[in-house]
Amino acid sequence: MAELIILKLGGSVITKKGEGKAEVNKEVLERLAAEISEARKEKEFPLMIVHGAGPFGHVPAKEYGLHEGLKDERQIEGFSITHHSMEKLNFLVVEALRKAGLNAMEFQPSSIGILRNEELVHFPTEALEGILNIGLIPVAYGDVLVDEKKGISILSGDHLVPYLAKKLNASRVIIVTDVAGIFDSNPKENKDAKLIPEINSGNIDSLNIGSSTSTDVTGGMQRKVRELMRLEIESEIISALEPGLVKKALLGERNLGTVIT
Ligand code: IP8
Repeated sequence: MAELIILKLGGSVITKKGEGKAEVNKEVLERLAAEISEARKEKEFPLMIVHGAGPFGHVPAKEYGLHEGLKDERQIEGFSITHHSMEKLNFLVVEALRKAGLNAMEFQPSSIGILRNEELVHFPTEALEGILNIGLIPVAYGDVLVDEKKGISILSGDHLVPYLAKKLNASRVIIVTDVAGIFDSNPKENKDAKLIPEINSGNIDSLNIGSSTSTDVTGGMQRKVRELMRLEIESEIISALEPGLVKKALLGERNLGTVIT
């Protein structure tokens, strides 16, 4: 789909992940919604949004061991609780986008997707393409899915984004996080950490890309970068915390964070 941009809003950005609370970060979410809305007023382009889970998904998923596959009856309750919690977050994200004047709509991955050993193997996109073609903004998210081998597994938004980017032939992927891009060491712990402007197959193995150490059940930065790199689509990791960057990126500016080629 020509011109399609897939925008991933990290769980750390839209929720109070740092405080471990299943609450949205209203201030950041509303600003991002306004930036997306301003960009869409200046330029028409098909847009799909995928958001992460933060404590809404990772806390119950961990509590019920959902990433370990289906082992006991109690996990069915965990599936229901985790999915329901993600639905609440998805509703709040769509609500913020709608308040900013965007025709966004909730899009539920677990009702159509199937994993096999944590890999997405089935995700029909005909409806999604129709939704995008008429100008709506579908908003999907990391979710709990049926897994052909493990019974159940977690679908990370970071796995869904490259899958959809490839299948829908997106022109660009923009990943919005709570740091300015990928650094040579953890910028939250080391003030001398240097931003890596570009990651490609030539330098990835020599880089020390940290992985998320918090409650995430879906793997951190390493997996994110490697999956993006396998795509032959330009992608960039940028910060949500610097006002204006998301709007600039949506309007086509490059080199705002770390470009992955
Ligand atoms: O935050 C995880 O999605 P992510 C989804 O995009 C759940 O990795 C349910 C934990």
